[in-house]
Amino acid sequence: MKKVLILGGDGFCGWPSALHLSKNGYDVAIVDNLVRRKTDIELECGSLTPIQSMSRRLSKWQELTGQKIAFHYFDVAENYHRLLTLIAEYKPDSIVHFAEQRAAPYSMKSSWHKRYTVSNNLNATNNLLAAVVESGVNSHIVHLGTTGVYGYGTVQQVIPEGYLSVYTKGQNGDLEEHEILYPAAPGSIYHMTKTQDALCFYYYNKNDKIRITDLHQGVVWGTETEETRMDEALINRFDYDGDYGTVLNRFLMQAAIGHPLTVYGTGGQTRAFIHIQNTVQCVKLAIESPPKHGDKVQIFNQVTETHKVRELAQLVANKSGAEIRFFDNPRTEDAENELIVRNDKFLSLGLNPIHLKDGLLAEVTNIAKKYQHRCDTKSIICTSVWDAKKAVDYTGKKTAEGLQQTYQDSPTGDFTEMA
Ligand code: NAD
Ligand code: USQ
Repeated sequence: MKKVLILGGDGFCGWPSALHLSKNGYDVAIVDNLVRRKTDIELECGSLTPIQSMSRRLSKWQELTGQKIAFHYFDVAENYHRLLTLIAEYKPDSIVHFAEQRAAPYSMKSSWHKRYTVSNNLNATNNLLAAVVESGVNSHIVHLGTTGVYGYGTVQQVIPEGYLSVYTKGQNGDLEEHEILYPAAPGSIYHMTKTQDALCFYYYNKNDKIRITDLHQGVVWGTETEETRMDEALINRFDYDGDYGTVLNRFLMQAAIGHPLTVYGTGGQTRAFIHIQNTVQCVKLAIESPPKHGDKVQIFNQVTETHKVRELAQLVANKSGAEIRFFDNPRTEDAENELIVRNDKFLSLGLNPIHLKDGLLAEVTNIAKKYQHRCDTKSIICTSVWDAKKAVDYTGKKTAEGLQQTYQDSPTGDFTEMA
């Protein structure tokens, strides 16, 4: 039985991926420090869906399928020796790395959040790579990266899968072709950590011949997969708040509870999207298509379609009658951009793309309706802004002081409000 270690296996993408792999004959073990659940306490807003404790999740899974998933509770960014020992003893064929702080707005909340995001994400990635080298175990690392590493300016070309051919003039005037990592253009501290992960991968792959696949994933929408639907105790998390909620799930949830749809700026931002069911399928496909020893880092674009934000809002409004409301954009990003992303590699591996469909949109809306009593409407408006000027301008209603929280340098992240 092939073994897979899932770092961050309690999260939105990690939990359904763990179940999907377990269902498909893999021996699965999860590592998670449950920091995402602790962040719920910090932000005073939890998952809209009633996610169960890890032990309840795992015992229900075993009861339904007979499959046992091991759980290791520790911090990948801090507890290097726990990680090293686990890899050396478990000897996973693949390690899927989801264990990072993944919300762009959360990473911009304060200097504490910036520093936490950088420290957590870069140390988690470097610890993993160093532990694989030190253990001598030949694990294939599959990392969840982001389409955001490419930046969201409009370029006159289709975004390739990770690498770009460039030409320089040699001393004799001849053109020389080079393949480089596509230039990094992060739009938030969170996205910046993903561009830096890419350099870690480049280095450890070049120096230590570690086999790595980096998945440049778009915005994930939906909540349920075939496996999480099997029982309510297996339900996946659903983030709807201004920091962790992603745009389409937020719109569907807002429509379900009669809240205006929160379009930032003109809504002309084009982003890439993928349904969570396709996410778990892509993770399995990536595990099953490892690069060969000595191959460079393999990069797949994990996206199935692109949309402008205002088109998504219109689509949701047409179905639900919801009001569309335009907000000053709390982020620093192009008001309008075009985006065409290649995804040939996953298509050639057999991915059957799920496109925005009535049924799936309705499913998310139904989940949102079912659990709307758990929604705290105060958490819907985003209060994280990209710079101090936006803090002043944002919505024109709040002062910089009112929007900012200053985190103290304590490991618990205690904060005091600057009232
Ligand atoms: P999530 O926050 O729901 O899950 C991340 C999990 O990792 C959480 O359970 C958290 O507790 C754990 N974790 C974080 N730091 C850890 C550490 N140092 N040690 C141990 N566990 C740790 O996020 P998600 O939506 O599941 O995203 C997973 C990955 O996929 C992220 O790396 C993210 O960048 C990437 N991704 C997500 C999306 C999306 O739309 N959700 C899109 C593209 C890429
Ligand atoms: N947006 C709105 N209204 C909202 C929320 C978002 O207009 O209520 C806009 C944002 O301004 C942005 C776009 O929608 O232009 C996408 O925002 P998002 O919060 O859905 O996604 P993003 O911040 O990009 O981050 C999410 C995940 C992250 C992942 C990324 C993939 O949280 O982990 O890396 O999607 S990508 O967008 O391809 O970079």
